[in-house]
Amino acid sequence: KTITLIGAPIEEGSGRRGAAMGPTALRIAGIDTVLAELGHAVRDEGDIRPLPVRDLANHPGANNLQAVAAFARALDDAVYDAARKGHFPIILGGDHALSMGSVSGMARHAREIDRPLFVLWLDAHADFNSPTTSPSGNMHGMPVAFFCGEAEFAPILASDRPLVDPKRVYQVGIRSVDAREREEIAEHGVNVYDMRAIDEMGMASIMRQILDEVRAVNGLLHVSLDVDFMDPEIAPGVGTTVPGGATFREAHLIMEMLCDSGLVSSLDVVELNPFLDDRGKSARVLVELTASLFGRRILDRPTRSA
Ligand code: DIR
Ligand code: MN
Ligand code: MN
Ligand code: MN
Repeated sequence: KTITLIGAPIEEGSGRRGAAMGPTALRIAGIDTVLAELGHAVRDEGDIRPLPVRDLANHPGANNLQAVAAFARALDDAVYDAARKGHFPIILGGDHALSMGSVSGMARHAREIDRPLFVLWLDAHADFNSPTTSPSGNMHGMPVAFFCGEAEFAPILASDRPLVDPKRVYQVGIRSVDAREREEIAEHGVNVYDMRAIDEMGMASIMRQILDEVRAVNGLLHVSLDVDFMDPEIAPGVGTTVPGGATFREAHLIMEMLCDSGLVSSLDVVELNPFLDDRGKSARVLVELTASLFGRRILDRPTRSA
């Protein structure tokens, strides 16, 4: 399998500086060499260049809308092109607003090959705000609402963009949800496994449920990994840490089970802020998790998922 690395140094969605250094930190932590050592062909396309946006006005409820749209449009094309060639795109973020582009690109590809697209959203946050509901105006808190089709976002990408059915979105690790987001995710039927669900059910049974549903309809699965999914003790390099996150083993188990499933089509690694990190610790954890997704395991003993 050929893996295409696509850097997306966007930080304008996050309300602070630093995430633009994420792609560089992931490369310095060795994401390319780790994947190559696992036997994969790796192509690093470098960092995408934002496409100029002249048709959009900035919006009072969506900070840096033009800059975010410029990245989203460029990434939509880059991810779509990679997937169409049969490559596995890994997007090196950059803040989570980039998923507006990466998921849109994968949705275009999925529509073309006539397979349903599923999204596994690993995050402390639901990221289901919109310009009118967001308490912060930061667009990294909006990508799920965007690709689930909230009308306010229509002008950002072409209006005939394929959307993701909210019932095919699985949020795991959620523990910080705004009041309006709670209503929206319930209304739209997003599947939420919050931290309590992980505590009660265990990660393995949650992942089995999700993978069974993707497999049953021959879906493609896009994985979006926000650094703050993990507990800040193991991954402090992010602007929005929330205590009580996933452990090192819970995160690896997900990646190992995803690897065994063979269902994953694409991956975002987002919100790494190297300026806030502890000597590269979070960047290294992300590289290790990516390695687990691509076949590294503790013993040569596949985790049974059926
Ligand atoms: C909060 C924080 N829900 C907001 N969001 C995110 O500003 O919309 N932090 N995504 O990472
Ligand atoms: Mn997020
Ligand atoms: Mn988050
Ligand atoms: Mn809605």
